[in-house]
Amino acid sequence: MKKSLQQKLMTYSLTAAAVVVAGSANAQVVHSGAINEHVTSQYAIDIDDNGVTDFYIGVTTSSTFYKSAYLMSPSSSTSVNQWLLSSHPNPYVADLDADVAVDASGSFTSSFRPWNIGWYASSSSNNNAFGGAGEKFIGVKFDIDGATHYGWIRVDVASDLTSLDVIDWAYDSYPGVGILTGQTTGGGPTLSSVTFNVDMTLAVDSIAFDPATDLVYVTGSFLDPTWQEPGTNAAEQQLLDADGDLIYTLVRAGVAAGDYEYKYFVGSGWDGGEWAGGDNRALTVADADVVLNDYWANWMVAVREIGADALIGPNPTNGLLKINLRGSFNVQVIDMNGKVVVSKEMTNKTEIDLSDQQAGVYVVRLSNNDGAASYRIVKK
Ligand SMILES: [Ca+2]
Ligand SMILES: [Ca+2]
Repeated sequence: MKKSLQQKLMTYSLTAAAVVVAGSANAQVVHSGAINEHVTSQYAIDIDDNGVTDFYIGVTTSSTFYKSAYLMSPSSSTSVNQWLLSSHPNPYVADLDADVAVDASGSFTSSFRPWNIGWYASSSSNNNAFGGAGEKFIGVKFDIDGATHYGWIRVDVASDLTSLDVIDWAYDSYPGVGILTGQTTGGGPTLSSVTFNVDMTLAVDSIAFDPATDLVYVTGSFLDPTWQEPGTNAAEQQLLDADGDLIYTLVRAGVAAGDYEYKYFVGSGWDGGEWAGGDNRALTVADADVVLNDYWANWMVAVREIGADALIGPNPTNGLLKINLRGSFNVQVIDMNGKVVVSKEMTNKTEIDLSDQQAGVYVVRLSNNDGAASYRIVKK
């Protein structure tokens, strides 16, 4: 079943809004400052200082089997308070050096029961990496308001496991962003670049766009301040077409994760927008660079089913429907009763006059030897 134009439009919208990253663009690494707590039993660690204990760390010699230094989640229901594990032998909490990445790629596990950072009572699984090793880091992840945060805790465990010192800790207050062990500043959201590409090919006809004289701008909520008037900040708004293919490009660097809106304009001021009103384009930035391949105004792109990209529009149309498509195709326009009102062969581009047809929904069917694809358009 071929996707309708409406579905294509919906797919675009869903893609653009699919990923939502919570948090503030100003968030960053938060350091505990010097703690230097000498622990001979158990100590509660509240990494984000919100009054809720995130981990317990301690030593115990009360059991011959369980003579150990340990790290523990505060409750069995807290499944997100986890720590990086080493692989041997059980495994144990890894004794990390400085500058090790603590992030989503780490091998974390959690347990309500104490997880050893060192014990020596059992000869068959003797592991005491922390004991007597000096200052080492534990990589942790924990929960703030339902979102995962990464951090580290620096400890110095006595070689005989009768005491340990908690030196300090830190975490990134931006959810999902990793941290390096020992990192106490910086951090925060990953910044990405957004490449705006807008194809002005059909604007030459539809709005008499003149590449020799007309300037193309984009503005939106991705700017700071947001929605600067087109043309007032050319360095951050103007798209250029260096290679003359009518695809205008602007690369915007340093965009924080989040949801944004934007719109293209021809010429300075608010009058040259793709369409009137505040029905803006949507853009979502997560943790990767974004390349937008847009077409001016309400021209629709499609036809991957038949091995090419087409421009069909405008949609809705007042009568003159234009199709730009590389290659040779048969194009049919079919009304809601299934009647073929237009059938013609086209190569590269064509115009179809629907001004004598009744208002309503029509199907534009493009076909060649590779297959066929249908798109729904509205005649006003
Ligand atoms: Ca806490
Ligand atoms: Ca270009």
